[in-house]
Amino acid sequence: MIISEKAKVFIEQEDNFGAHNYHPLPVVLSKGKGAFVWDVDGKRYFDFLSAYSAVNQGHCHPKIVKALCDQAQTLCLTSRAFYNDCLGPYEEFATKYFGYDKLLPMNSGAEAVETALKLGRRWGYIKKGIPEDQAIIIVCEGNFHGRTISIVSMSSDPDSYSQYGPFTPGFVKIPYNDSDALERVLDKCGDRTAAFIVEPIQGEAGVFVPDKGYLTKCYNACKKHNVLFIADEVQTGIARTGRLLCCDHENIHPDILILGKAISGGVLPISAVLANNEIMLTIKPGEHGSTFGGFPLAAKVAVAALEVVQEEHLTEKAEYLGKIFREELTNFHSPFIKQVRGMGLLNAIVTTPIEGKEAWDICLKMAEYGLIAKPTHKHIIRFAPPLVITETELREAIEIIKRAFKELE
Ligand code: IF1
Repeated sequence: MIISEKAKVFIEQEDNFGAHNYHPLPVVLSKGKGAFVWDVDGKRYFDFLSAYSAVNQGHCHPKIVKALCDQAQTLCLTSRAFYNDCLGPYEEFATKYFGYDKLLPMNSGAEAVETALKLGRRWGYIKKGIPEDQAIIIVCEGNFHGRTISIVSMSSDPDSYSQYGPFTPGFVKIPYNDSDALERVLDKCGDRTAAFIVEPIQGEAGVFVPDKGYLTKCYNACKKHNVLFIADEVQTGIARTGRLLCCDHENIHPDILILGKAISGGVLPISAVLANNEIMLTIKPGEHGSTFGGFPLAAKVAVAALEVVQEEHLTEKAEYLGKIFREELTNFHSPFIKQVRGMGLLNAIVTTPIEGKEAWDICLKMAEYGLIAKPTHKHIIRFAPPLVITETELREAIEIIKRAFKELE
């Protein structure tokens, strides 16, 4: 893949002055609109990562950007030391939108996950009567919930946790997609277990879709042992998998719901934790918070972003277009393709390296042809376009994917 002189300037600048905590594809983007992004040389790409499913509503959605700009010229930040005229309307809108009593606003997904863990423990001590400092939270191997020290303390991926110890105690790992394993742990220590946290589809693990009914069995096991079911829908939520929430595929209503990424349409870092009063009110004034959590810009942007999901029927689109994506690529035969999997427009192709050519090379070839995506765990390529992509655009993108696979044979 040729890198232009213009692009090289930005790549070298990041290399010289930025931390090396990422290894980006050598594409330097400068514009985004809908399902497309453009690089500094004006080349157009289909965006098939959507900033890891944060840009479900499409890049620079006019309604969301307008909400941001209008509020930015009115009142940006008050802190929670005072009330403002944006947060209450957002909290009422979002709690009714998702069906909960209350919302606790945060900024990054990791902060929302940390908040959910604190809520789970708090509820465990105050409402369930677990002895202080003994609460257990059950997590799944292969999870990705963020990058803070407590969150990587739950991780089973050495890239996420190694040399970041000592780790936060109180987490018990079980295999993903194995409800019997959850039952066994709950039979043994359910009385001291506060919560079970799970991604309805494991995104980072490579769009690992659990067996149908897995979530229901886990939910029922949690109910049987008076344990909270926490769903991390930071990546799978907001219409991405063909339902408003991925849990909706099994009609499960999580006790604690974690949202991030697309709740802002990729315009601001906005996250949220939703729960009913019995859980949410275990945190009293002054016991948790954040400077920017739920600030006026976030409140206005989040309402606009959630309205777009409804107005543009993005959930139904993700369901319909996702079926086309998986059908087309399942029926396409390439020696590199081991499996095509996903739900809605959260999909992945599990590849097999051939003669040293692997997922990274396929991504470079797709970029050459005008589509950007990135491998996860070396051999799995995640495909997650903005949900506003049209069927015509999707079919054009699928042809690019097929061409890249063919070219590398
Ligand atoms: C990176 C991964 C995806 C998430 C789930 C919480 C968070 C994430 C299910 C934390 C964040 C991002 C983080 C970003 C890349 C991306 C990612 F590859 F890291 F794992 F999407 F799969 N729960 N995922 O997916 O949200 O604090 O980032 O706002 O760290 O490289 P955040």
